Formats: sequence, C-alpha cells, structure tokens
Amino acid sequence: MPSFRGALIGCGFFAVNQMHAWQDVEDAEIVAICDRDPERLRIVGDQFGIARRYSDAAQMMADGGFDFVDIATTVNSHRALVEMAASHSLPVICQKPFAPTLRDAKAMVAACEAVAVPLMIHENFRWQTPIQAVRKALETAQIGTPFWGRFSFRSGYDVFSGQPYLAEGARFIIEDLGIHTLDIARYILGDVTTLTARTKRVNPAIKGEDVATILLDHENGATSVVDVSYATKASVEPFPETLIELDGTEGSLRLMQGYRLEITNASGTEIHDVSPTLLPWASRPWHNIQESVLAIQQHWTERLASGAETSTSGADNLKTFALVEAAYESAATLQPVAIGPLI
Ligand code: NAD
Ligand code: 89V
Repeated sequence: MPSFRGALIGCGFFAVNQMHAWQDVEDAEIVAICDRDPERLRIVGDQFGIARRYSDAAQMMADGGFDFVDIATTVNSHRALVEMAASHSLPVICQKPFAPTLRDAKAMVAACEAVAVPLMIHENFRWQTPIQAVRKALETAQIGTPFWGRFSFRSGYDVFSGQPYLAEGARFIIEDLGIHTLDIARYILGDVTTLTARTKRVNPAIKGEDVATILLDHENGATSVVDVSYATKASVEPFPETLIELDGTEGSLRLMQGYRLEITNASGTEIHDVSPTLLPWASRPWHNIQESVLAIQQHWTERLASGAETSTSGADNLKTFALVEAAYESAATLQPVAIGPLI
C-alpha cells in the first residue's frame, strides 16, 4: 500500500494529466477528489475510480483521511485553498501561476511556514527531460561558465481551445507560459537582479499580451533573453518545446527543435537526442509536459518521505513569480525593474 494518500482539488483540463501521473508515482495515491462542477467531478471520478467525491474543499478537508492536498484549480482560488490546507496542517502542492499577486503568494508561503508544512508549486517545466539534460551539461562543465543565454518559446498552437480562460484575462503569455520560461532561465543561469521587458498583443481575439521579450541580468553576471510568443507561424510547429542557446567560456550549447541537444567545446561537437519518453497515457505534442508532471509528482513524494525541501518550493517559486510581476511592470513603465526589493 502506498505511504502517502492525497486529495486533488480541481478536476479540469490539466488535472487529468496529474491523475494519470499519480497512478504511476511510486508510494502515493489519490483517495479523494473535489470540484465545484459536478460534471467534471463525475468524469474524473469515473475515469480514475475515485469513490470519495466532494463539491466543497472545506468539507473534504474537514473529513480528512489523506496526507497531502494537490490543487489543480485556476489561479484565483489558489490562496484560499492553500491557506485552508495549512489550517489543517496538510502539506500542499499548488499549480502555477502561484497566485493573483506577489502579496498573495507571500501570504501563502507564510501560512505554510507558520504550521511547518511543505508547499510546492507545480512548476513542472524544469523537470522536462531536455531541460534536465541542459542542466546536466552545465553541471558537468561541458561549456565552462555560461555568460549568455536565450530561452525561447515561439508557437502558433491553439491553446485557447483546451484552456478558453487564457483568452479572457488581462494578462496572458507571461503569466501562463512565460512563467515557465522564466523559471527555466533561473534554473539554468541562477537568480536575477534586474529585468527589462516589452510586450505585444498580436491576436485581436484575446485580451492579454501574446508576445513578450524579456532581458535578464543574472546574479552571476550572465545575461539572458527570454522570448515567448503564441503569434508565431512556423513551418514546423514547435509546441511545446522550449529552445535554449547558451554560450560559455569553454564552449556553447544549443537545444534545438526536435529535442536535439548540440554541445560544442574543445573536443568538438556532440549531438544528443534528448526526446521525452511517450508515457502510455500521454499524447503528442503534450508528452514532454506530461512526462514532467510525473517527474515533479515523484519528486514531491520522495521529498515528503525525506522531509527535504522541494526544487520548486513556495519560497523558491516566489523568485520566479517576482520575475512575472517585474515583467509586467517593466512593460508598462518601459523601465528596468530591480528584483531584490520585490522579494
Ligand atoms: P480548468 O478550468 O480546466 O480546471 C479547473 C477546475 O477547477 C474546474 O473544473 C473548476 O470547476 C475547478 N475549481 C475551481 N475552483 C474550485 C474550487 N474552489 N473548489 C473546487 N473546484 C474548483 O483549468 P486547467 O486548464 O485545468 O488549469 C488549472 C491550473 O493548471 C491553472 O492554474 C493552469 O495555469 C495550470 N496549468 C498548468 C500546466 C502545467 O504544465 N503546469 C498546464 C496547463 C494548465
Ligand atoms: O503549461 C501551461 O501552463 C499551459 C500551456 C503550455 C498551454 O501554456 O497553460
């Protein structure tokens, strides 16, 4: 029998991936689910054979019988649900984006710290196989010390059919997708001191920005560009690949479309296939993201057992979320924004 029993809140579009992944995670299982929408509750409950079903998260937490909570709702409910889990001393995973504002995110971290329960943000992109391969290349000093980077996600994929709410918010690409790309930039090149951003809306059918270009100054002296677009019509659609370029003192690295990693240094050029595994329940092109969902949930379970902090803990993700807030501020004022004072 698994050591850890979880309860999932929010049975929508993305939660189905999380439920599939929980079935594959060693030592954890989902024993209760909750959704305000009875149809979503029925669909996910029937698909995954979950008997305990709730329309009210407060009632589910009051009944208990589980060791952690996995929040897969959209952003506006995150603070109330995380604080509810903390009030029951339940370890909690919360989907990205962390919260509507940095103030809310800080309050959520404080609420979990006050009762000494772990909070992990489900920031899964750094767990993708190609991103892990890039990190490993740096850790094994294959290009020396990186001094420049580019983290790029440019696509014309229709994300609005699966996630219609993405067309409706005043904020779009930085808050929903750029948040992942900024997190990857932090994961690869380290924390950021200053940020400058420019945004555009190309698609007239949506409310928020669908193009952003962001310049980052990293604490270690490296400079990087994070560029994201959902208005890019390419000959071969790259969704959902993040492409990376890094220049280092001893070589360079290119993560190219098609999950091809090219590393050049004094020994020559090596090309690696860093394709994600197509899990049995996954489907292209989402399999890269789906595999990373399994990886982050396995990581959570292992850290729950060991008591060590997770890679994307609330405290860590505040630093990514601060970059999102700073990007919107910089785009509005056309001024660089210092990150330190925000955290
Ligand atoms: P969705 O709207 O399809 O699903 C959300 C579900 O939560 C709905 O069924 C809704 O009824 C339910 N819900 C909302 N508030 C609730 C509450 N207080 N109590 C109970 N149920 C509640 O949204 P989605 O597309 O599945 O996105 C969910 C989250 O996942 C978002 O924050 C989104 O940004 C994130 N997401 C992450 C990734 C990733 O790769 N990490 C990918 C897609 C979406
Ligand atoms: O990963 C996400 O958060 C998704 C998508 C890849 C479509 O942007 O919303």
